[in-house]
Amino acid sequence: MVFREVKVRIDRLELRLCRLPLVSFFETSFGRSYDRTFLLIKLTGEGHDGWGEAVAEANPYYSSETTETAWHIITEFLTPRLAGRTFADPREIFPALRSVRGHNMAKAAVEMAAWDLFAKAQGQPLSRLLGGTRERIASGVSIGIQDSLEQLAEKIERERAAGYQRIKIKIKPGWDIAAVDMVRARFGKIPLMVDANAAYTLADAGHLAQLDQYDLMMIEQPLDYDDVSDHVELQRRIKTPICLDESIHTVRIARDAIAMGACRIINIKPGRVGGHAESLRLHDLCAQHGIPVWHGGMLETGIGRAHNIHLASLPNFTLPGDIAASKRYYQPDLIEPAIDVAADGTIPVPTAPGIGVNIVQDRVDRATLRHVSIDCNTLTPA
Ligand code: OSB
Ligand code: MG
Repeated sequence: MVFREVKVRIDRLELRLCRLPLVSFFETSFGRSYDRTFLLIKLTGEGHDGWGEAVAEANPYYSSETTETAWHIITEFLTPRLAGRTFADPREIFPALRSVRGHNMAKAAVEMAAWDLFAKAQGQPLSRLLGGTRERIASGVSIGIQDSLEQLAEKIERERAAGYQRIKIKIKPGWDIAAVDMVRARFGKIPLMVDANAAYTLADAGHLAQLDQYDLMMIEQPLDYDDVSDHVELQRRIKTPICLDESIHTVRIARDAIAMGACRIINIKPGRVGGHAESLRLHDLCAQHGIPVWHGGMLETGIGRAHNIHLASLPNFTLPGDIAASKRYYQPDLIEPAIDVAADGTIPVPTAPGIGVNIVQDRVDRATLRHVSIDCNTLTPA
């Protein structure tokens, strides 16, 4: 909970549509990207700025949200619900947006910016407000689909040398068993998992059962993006633990998925569930049920990445997350110094107030395609 009595009234919301080139292309079962389009939010109030990043992508392939839907929802529907109100705790933000259905990535961007603002107003690192208990988090990497197995082997070699604690490879029909087989043959019993991004159906259960021989930590989101019940059936037919990503967009669905046996592990992405407060509820629910969690990634810039590091400092984040060094994604990143991983595959949790990173305004400006600044004090509250 909040330590010092701090109330926050938001005076201004600035929203930016941004794009940055990716250091290397990233390919999942739904396609290849060479750049990343995202939104940045800055909330100003009580003499402080709070920053957030909307993890929606330019296209609706990972989720139904896009940067343009998030822009629309934030400017037309979320900002009026914050205007003129005083908040005593950042946990009040998500409920204040309740009348807007879905659009968790849009909500999360605003909500997380508010957490940064609250933490700065209290002079505390965000991890402390969230209840984090670790000084360093365990870092893993997510390696996209490559043009050849040889190229995949080279990437794994490089990431292993950088110290990452586990390797995740993206799979899809036609790039799955042979890729895993190659990794085990070349790299032995390294901590390894796969992410299908919803590329299979229950009819592939027999095929996916071939993965059982490779002792994978888990298979992430094998079936459809909103499915729970087919995952229950698949988990009965395969030994590899299922981890859900896309399907878990509310705490309630997580509760049902756990009760039904659809997964043994859950990946938490605050963007997917509506922000930090919902992530904390999800984290606690999983802890109560003995479900380990790890922090997912959405190719965030240093701003979203810093938020993720603070959240991943909570106790039930017991598996390495998809939170890697800035230089794998953006060069330069929007923050200085960039986020880096130590030789032991860990990242320190920033200790300065809020998200605790320095945002380089000039780089933010250069990445910006469109900008709007909304004065919350002249806006008609919703
Ligand atoms: O499914 O976890 C995913 C990136 C974009 C969209 C979905 C996913 C991912 C990743 C990358 O796996 C994780 C990262 O390194 O940020
Ligand atoms: Mg995933």
